[in-house]
Amino acid sequence: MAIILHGPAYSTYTRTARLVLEEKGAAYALAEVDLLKGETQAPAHLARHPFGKVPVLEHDGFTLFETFAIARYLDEVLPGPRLQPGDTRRRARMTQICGVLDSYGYGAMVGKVFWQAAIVPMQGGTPDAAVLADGLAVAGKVLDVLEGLAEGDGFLCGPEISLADLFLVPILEYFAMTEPGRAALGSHRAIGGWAGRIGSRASVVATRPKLG
Ligand SMILES: N[C@@H](CCC(=O)N[C@@H](CS)C(=O)NCC(=O)O)C(=O)O
Repeated sequence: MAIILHGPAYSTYTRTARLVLEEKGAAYALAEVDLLKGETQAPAHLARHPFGKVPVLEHDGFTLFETFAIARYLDEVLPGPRLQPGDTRRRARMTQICGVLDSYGYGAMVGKVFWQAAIVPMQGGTPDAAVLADGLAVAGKVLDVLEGLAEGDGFLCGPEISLADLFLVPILEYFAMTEPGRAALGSHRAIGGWAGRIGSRASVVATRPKLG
């Protein structure tokens, strides 16, 4: 049964879906849709995703967008280790973290901090200090929420890796490429430790985008 994931390797949400596929040991094809070249607005992509975002999953005639839906579907349909805790409360926490990252974390840590502190200077521009400060304020709250969960030597929602970890990895790695992001992580030591541990995991290494 063919699995095609539409999206660019540098997209955080696409990487989360790829992390799920890698953790499951599934074969899949990545069909690059370069959003920086406007390809998400092309009619072919809008037919797959009316909001013009990535990723989109195609699995044996079934098409699905929204990363949390994709991640849960892949976890449930594919063999391999379960990526959603069996315990109801741990699973609720996992869903909460994915929602926090989708609603607040991505926009602040990637859309504002990574964009202003890494991409804007790379393109020869000057970061907008107000946007950066706003992103860092929200990012700090997100990190505070995660900090309590990352204590110990396990994963965010227990002793096994879950979708919450796979949502956080791509966002946190971009955030940590910036100086203010690293400073914020320096004052959230449990999350810093979690990032260090998970950073060498095979799925994380295999999906790490090559930037620049
Ligand atoms: N809620 C969506 C968010 C997807 C999303 O924002 N993807 C970004 C790339 S990481 C995107 O497609 N951006 C293109 C745009 O906003 O035009 C999901 O869970 O899939």
